[in-house]
Amino acid sequence: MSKILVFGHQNPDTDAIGAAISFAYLQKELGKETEAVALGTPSEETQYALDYFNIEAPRVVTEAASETNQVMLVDHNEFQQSISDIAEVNILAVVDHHRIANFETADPLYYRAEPVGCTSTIIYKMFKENNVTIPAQIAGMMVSAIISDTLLFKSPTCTQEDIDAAHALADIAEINLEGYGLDLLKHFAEVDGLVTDNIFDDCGARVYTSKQNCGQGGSGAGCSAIVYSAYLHKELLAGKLHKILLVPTGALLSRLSTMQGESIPSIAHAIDIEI
Ligand SMILES: [Mn+2]
Repeated sequence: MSKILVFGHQNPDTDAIGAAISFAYLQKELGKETEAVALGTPSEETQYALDYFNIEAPRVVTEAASETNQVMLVDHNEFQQSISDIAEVNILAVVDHHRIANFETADPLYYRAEPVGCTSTIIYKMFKENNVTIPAQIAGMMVSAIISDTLLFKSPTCTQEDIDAAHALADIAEINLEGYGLDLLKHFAEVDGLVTDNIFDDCGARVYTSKQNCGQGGSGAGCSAIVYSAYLHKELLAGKLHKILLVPTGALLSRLSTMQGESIPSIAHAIDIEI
């Protein structure tokens, strides 16, 4: 029997790659011969996570049928997001948190879809259900995927299950969730060379240290206002800064801030300030 290729969607994000790595590992522990592969090279953010947890990037493939007739999909199901010859191979399993569309198989399969914020949250539950221990490196990739998909729990798709899984995985990976999460998301901003490290900063990271349990992602209520009023404004007046783009996010100073426990989706206004 040929080996089973496990992969996420094209233009892979951290969940597509992290979920492929963790699901391939879980299946191997359950006796299947699997290999995690990817349908593209890792983004800056994913590479940061791979380097941090000392995991090699999965081999990039563009077709499957030439080497196997068995695949497992994670973090996607739609054929147009999948490998080019997906219609020619047997799909043994799908683990996903997206809508189901443009998907059909000739044979029965294992299909697991849950409306949570990240595929790696579902895979975390599967490790537990199967009583398989999660190695620290794998846990590191899984928590990175949850941080990335939920933008450190701020996305409207984030659920309590994602938050609980992330905390448990952070403990296994021995990382500080808030501190590592902010570092990872800085690399998220590097997608397409949009922002480089030394010109982007998070106001919450200026107010809190990574060791404080501040109960929020970092750009929580008031951080942008505090950092602008107490620091950035003075730097501008002193001529140390000439041009900034302030993008207040999260709950800001809304009265709803005290009720923050759910994500508060909103439009973030970018304010261009030049002196
Ligand atoms: Mn995902």
